[in-house]
Amino acid sequence: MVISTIADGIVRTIEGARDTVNETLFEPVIRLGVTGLARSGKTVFITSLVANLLDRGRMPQLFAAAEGRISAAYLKPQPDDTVPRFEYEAHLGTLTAREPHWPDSTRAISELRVSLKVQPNGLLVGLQGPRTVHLDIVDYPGEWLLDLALLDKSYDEWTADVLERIETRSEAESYRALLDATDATAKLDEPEAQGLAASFTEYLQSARDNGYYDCTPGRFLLPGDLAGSPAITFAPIRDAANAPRRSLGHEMARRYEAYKSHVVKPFFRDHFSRIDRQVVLVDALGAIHNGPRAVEDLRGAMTDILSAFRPGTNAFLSRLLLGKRVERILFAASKADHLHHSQHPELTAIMEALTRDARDKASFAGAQTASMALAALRATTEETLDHNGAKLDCVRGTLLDTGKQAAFYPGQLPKDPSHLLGPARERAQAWLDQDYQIMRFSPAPLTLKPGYGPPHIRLDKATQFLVGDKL
Ligand SMILES: Nc1nc2c(ncn2[C@@H]2O[C@H](COP(=O)(O)OP(=O)(O)O)[C@@H](O)[C@H]2O)c(=O)[nH]1
Ligand SMILES: [Mg+2]
Repeated sequence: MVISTIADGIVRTIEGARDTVNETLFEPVIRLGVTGLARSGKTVFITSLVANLLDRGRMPQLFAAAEGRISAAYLKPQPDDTVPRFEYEAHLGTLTAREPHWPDSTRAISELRVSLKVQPNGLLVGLQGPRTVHLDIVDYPGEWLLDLALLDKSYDEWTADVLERIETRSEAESYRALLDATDATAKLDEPEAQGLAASFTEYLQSARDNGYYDCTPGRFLLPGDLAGSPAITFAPIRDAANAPRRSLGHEMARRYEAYKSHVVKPFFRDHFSRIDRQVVLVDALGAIHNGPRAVEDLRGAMTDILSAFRPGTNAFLSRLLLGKRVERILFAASKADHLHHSQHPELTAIMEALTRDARDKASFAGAQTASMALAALRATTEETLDHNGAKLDCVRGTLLDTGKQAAFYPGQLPKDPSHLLGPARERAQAWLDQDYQIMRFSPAPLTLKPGYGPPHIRLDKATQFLVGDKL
């Protein structure tokens, strides 16, 4: 334990030193983390951000761009040879095709480097020529951050938590039945272990499909090249603590520890600990549409995800970071083009309320935070319709299911977010006075003028908050 912790620290220090000498002085590097739960909009966000950095006509709120100080932007080979490259060209291709569609969902970490040639401003004008600033964008699943909580739990504690949580969930019915027939002290039988892991994974899958967010261990749903390996072939079973060597329970507990040291810790050490700026995307509208339970669940998941950004909360992470911290965190409600702009303030307020718990517990160790409603790729136009004598602020777009154009009114979000979060906390079955509809729209066909990236809502403002001070 102690040895591995020290080793973690050393790796970071050496790496930090290398960054400092080679790059920071001459060519600053900003590592921007982009995370969020599955389908929160990470891929679309990065694709549109990069396209709008390369062609900056729609970035007036990014001051360096508006002031004409960015003389060039281009893609450069990324610094990390073993991390998959973010498939920018392929994703942009699908979004801007003659018949555009949304990119396939990606399931693991990826990275892309955009380099900007920037003319300094203020005091440095005239003293310095243009500098090159490298922006390394790192896309990783928010589910991986949820795994941080496992580091503080023994196998038996984790098992107790999970079994309590799934006790009443219908999605876990067959897993519970399987458990009843399982004896932790029986001799390890690999097919039995595999059967338990498979059944537990099935539970996680359907729980996630039904709108639960607390679906850890994260790699059970996104195994990548770990599929089939012992580190993810375990499941929570009772009474394993005192199970004898070579028993099922003993081996399950051992694999749980292997998952923590070979999967969870390396992610935090190799990737998370190097992030300077972070955007956390949240599909708040999707959760609201799914009802109070989904909103309450999302709130819980946000609190857990954000605990990774409050280093004091986890001893492993505190030692790893050695005082380094993420300097700015943006909480962004994505897909805001589903809502007429007259309701964006309400959506932003809900976003703030969803993350308030985490903020109240501690400020993020001095990090600057902000909340925003944005759309990385605007798929709708706005329209105000007369409806029984009243004015309705609608959005119009092409429906994904039918391909038909439609104007659409999603419902009125409350001015006071507690009118949503209150019933959610009380686990109400449905919203009382409103139904919130969400249509899925296709991306709109684009004809981009030279110098212009894809249309968005507040992507420029988000970028200014995240990296504007470094440009
Ligand atoms: N209308 C709209 N839909 C979006 C936007 N961003 C994402 N989406 C939708 O959300 C889905 C998931 O987005 P994606 O970027 O793949 O999420 P990821 O799993 O976090 O990478 C997409 O397929 C779109 O349907 C947006 O800016 N506007
Ligand atoms: Mg993705």
